[in-house]
Amino acid sequence: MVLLYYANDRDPALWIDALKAAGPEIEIRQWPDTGPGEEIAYALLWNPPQELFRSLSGLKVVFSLGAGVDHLLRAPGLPPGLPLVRVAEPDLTSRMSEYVVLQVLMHHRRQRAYDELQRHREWRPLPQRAAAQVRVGVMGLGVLGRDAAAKLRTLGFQVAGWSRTAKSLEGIECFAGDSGLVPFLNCSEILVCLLPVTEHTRGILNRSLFDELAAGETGPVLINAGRGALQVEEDIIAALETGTLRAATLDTFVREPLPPESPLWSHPDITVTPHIAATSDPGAIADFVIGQIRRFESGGKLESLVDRDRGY
Ligand code: NDP
Ligand code: OXD
Repeated sequence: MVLLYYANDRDPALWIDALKAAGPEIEIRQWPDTGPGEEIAYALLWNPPQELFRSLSGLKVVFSLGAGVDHLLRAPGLPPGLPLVRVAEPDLTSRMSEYVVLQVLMHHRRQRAYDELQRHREWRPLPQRAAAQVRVGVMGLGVLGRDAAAKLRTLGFQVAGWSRTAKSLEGIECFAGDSGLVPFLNCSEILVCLLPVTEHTRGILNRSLFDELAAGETGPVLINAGRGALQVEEDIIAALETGTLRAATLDTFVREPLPPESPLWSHPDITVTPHIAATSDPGAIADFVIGQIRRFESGGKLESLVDRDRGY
């Protein structure tokens, strides 16, 4: 049984070692050293090159190395009908929730303003609302959005969520579909985006959406850790200039790595992080993937299958 590994942006040695440790019975090969292509039954991939699928005639399952699968769905040559599995496991979920909670609290507790005051050696307490007075909206109530929403709720925030299909989640006001979007935005002061990018969500974080956000006392905040293609970056900058947005935290960008000349880097109201909201841990992901392969080989069902028509 052979698993092919490829990722364009990380140290392969760590991943190959983790995969070997998790599945000693599985032979791990690394693109482009595939050996005879028909021997490869499984592939674990991130941003695969165009020619990768050409010689892999024996593929049974493709695994995304992350939770998002836009990098695979746009890959030329991805065989139609082949099962596609994405990562959904507790380590990645906890890491994302840590990031969301950190960023929400940073904006809520005005940490950027205190950093600035410290730079000027200025001792000046700022007005501070209680979490219970602040409305946070989470776009995407999937594996990641649900966990982040629940943790924000535990901290006392008023939390709303928006998804494609209707949900009922304890303590979270749930909205769904196109008709639920504006009512959801109208009760979101801090907007956290954990959507996948699909043909329906591309560019959704734009000027007209920002106009619908609740102003609260201090103006709306955007936190996007979903995908860069969800956001219209010029609209974010324009909304910050006009005060339609007070601040933004962006972990994902239209172009990654974010080019040095991008104005997002130096904007005083934007916090930039380099797509690390939920860094994938090789050990945790290897355990997830090898577990799936074992289950599949013994006749069980794959988990976290992607619905290719839906796009996530
Ligand atoms: P899931 O597939 O579990 O959840 C996706 C959620 O988005 C679902 O609630 C779904 O609705 C909702 N959704 C999809 N399309 C629409 C739409 N058109 N309108 C409204 N809601 C919609 O994904 P995860 O939670 O696991 O991950 C979400 C995304 O986070 C990933 O696709 C990836 O892009 C990003 N990500 C970013 C990382 C980072 O480090 N920055 C790390 C990991 C993931 P429904 O429930 O009705 O299906
Ligand atoms: C992603 C991930 O999908 O890192 O961005 O899991």
